[in-house]
Amino acid sequence: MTGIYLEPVGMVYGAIARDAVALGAALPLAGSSSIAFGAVRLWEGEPGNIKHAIVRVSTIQAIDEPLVKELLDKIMSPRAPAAGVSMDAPRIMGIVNATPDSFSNGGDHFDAAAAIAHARKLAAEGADFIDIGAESTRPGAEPVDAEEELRRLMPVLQGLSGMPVPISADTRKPEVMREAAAAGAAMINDVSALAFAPDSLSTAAALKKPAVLMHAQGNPDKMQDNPVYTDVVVEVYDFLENRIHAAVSAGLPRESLIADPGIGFGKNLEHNLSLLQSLSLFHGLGVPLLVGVSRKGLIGTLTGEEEPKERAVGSIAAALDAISKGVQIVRVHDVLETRQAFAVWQALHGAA
Ligand code: HH2
Repeated sequence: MTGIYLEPVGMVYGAIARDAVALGAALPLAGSSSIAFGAVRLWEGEPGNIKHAIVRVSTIQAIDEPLVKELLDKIMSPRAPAAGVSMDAPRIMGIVNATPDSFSNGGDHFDAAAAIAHARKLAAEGADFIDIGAESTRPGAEPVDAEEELRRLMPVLQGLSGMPVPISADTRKPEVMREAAAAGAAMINDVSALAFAPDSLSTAAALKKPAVLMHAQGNPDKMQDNPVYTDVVVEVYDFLENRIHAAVSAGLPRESLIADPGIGFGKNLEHNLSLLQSLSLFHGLGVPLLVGVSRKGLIGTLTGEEEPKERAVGSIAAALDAISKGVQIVRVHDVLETRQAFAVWQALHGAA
């Protein structure tokens, strides 16, 4: 089936964005008063046969085609706050892995007291959300059952109760979502986009919490074996659009959803780079975007740095590129350093 996709390009920021919008030379991105796009890259066709064309915003606005109008509307419309955090400025989600085997800091925060202390540190460093995971999803990771995941996660959540920064539970399992929400988690972050268990969607709908829907090809144990796509960007986009439909049909309000292309989840270097280069296309989904690149293998491949803990600088370069494309939330290990980089970027761009 022929699809149409719009990728906002030619971003302008701050006062220039406001002047360009007033002049009709740019359109606001996701309701922002400090990021606007001056052109659109039109993608048309099906995977394997996509044609691309750069089109002025005035031309795209004049196209009398319902699908184009709907897409443009979704790209421009303001995003609802997530767990009380407004989406009108770049937000940082700090990562806490209460696991023995995470790729980035394997075992450092496995102990509940260490995980709690780390979460408090990230909050003090300026994290807008804290994402706590108790099952590693690194390539090749062995799955853990819900009982073990809860045994790791619950003491951490209990120890953090009352913390002002919203906590998201990084889990694929409905029973873990339920217990985590009861213990105060304000958001669900599911790397299987609520498709891991038959009752994932209904559970998330009943909990009435915002949910991150992430794309992955395959399960963590085998996902990096030989990922294949005809057009990774279009296929990931279509997948996320379908999952948003499924979530809305199951009763999750569209305003409670966040989409994530799932960097490193069943993707090789070329796939990851294509997704990162075209991140702004995903604004057509009409929901806030979250991206996690922090310390991942592609940063190691691009920089030659084999030790994940030494990849902060490369990770921040990717995070800055993501926010310059209007991505609302970046998921990072190095909160202090990312917050510093964002403060400078925001001041230089006159952006919120
Ligand atoms: N990446 C990881 C885990 N959860 N969730 C979202 N939404 N997006 C991501 O990119 C993402 C995620 C993997 O990173 P990490 O948590 O550091 O490692 P591990 O899974 O080994 O614990």
